[in-house]
Amino acid sequence: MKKALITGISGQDGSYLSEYLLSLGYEVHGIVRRHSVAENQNHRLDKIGLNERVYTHYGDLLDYPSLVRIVSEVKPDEIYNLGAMSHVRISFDMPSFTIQTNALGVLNMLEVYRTMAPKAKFYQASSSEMFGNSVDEDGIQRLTTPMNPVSPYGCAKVMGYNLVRHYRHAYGLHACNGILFNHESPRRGSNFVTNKVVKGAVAIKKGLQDKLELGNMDSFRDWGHSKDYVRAMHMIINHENPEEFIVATGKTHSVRDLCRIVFAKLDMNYEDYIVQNPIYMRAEELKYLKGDSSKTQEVLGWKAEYTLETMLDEMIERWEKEL
Ligand code: NAP
Ligand code: F7E
Repeated sequence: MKKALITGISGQDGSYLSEYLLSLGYEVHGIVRRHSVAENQNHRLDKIGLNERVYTHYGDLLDYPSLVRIVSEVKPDEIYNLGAMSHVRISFDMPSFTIQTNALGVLNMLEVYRTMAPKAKFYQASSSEMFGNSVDEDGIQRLTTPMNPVSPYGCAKVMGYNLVRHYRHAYGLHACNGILFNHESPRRGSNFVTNKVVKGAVAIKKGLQDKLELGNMDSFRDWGHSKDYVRAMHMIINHENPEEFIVATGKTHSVRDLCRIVFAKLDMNYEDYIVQNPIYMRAEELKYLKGDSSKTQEVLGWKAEYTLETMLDEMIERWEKEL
């Protein structure tokens, strides 16, 4: 039985990846941070019935001794480094913590991997935010597109990405990067724009709120489903050569389009309900994302099963049940 160790197991991707690896027969271990409200400790994992099916260990990417203890106890075959301060807007408010977790945290994990479990395989959760406002002439980001990050989050992810490549080349480790474009799901944090819009629209439909406050509605994102993207993570780490891969849908929509689609699904016109609030704007905005995942499709045989429409339907269903 293969053993996987996941940092960020309590997050959106960590939860789907755990379920996927369990379905493949893996023993799944994850690192969780201590929460001051004990009842909320493993709230997300409890809610989806995962808590009893995975082994959790207290630790933190910034607490090197905890990583040493966990890696030496678990002896993983595969390490998925998904732990991060993942909210781009909030990374402007907490730049130091973001850089520590998303860059130095990667270094900590890589050092523990190199010294304690060098035969394991290592996956790093890299991000399309690393491209910043670089886009090729045909309006696409690909593996050769220069990285010009425009947020503390993006800067930290570029460092993590480069460290993974450096450790691979310097020490001959099986360490790879998945450059994932935005991916969402009913489990997405409700302060990311897709789930915020879906939750807000359902609440308005049910008469629970009158308005929805958003920031910039003119940026474009390439939105896929987390469930499809965690399958790609497993394919990437298990490819015979550790390399870089992009995971994206190749389709892009503006935040305005997203609002129009979601509100129309609920027979409403978004223009009647959305108000802009500058607190949701960013000091520097990434304006446009549309990724080329042809290598991932051709070399690994990966293909997305969800469309934006089927994903949004699933998210609407979640909030219709919950609100
Ligand atoms: P998420 O839901 O925000 O989950 C982040 C996870 O990281 C949580 O489990 C969190 O734990 C953990 N974490 C935060 N700081 C940590 C620290 N110092 N030490 C250990 N764990 C820590 O994010 P996600 O959407 O699942 O994303 C997973 C990974 O993919 C992240 O690295 C993200 O940056 C990257 N990524 C995401 C996307 C996307 O669109 N979702 C795209 C590209 C890349 P708590 O629950 O305790 O906060
Ligand atoms: O913003 C705009 C906002 O926070 C998307 C993370 O998973 O994907 C994610 O980062 C767009 C931006 O995601 C609101 O300005 C408007 O243009 O959902 P988001 P993100 O910043 O693209 C990348 C690939 C990651 O790696 C990250 O970890 O929507 N927007 N109004 C808003 N965004 C939010 N959050 N809230 C608003 O009210």
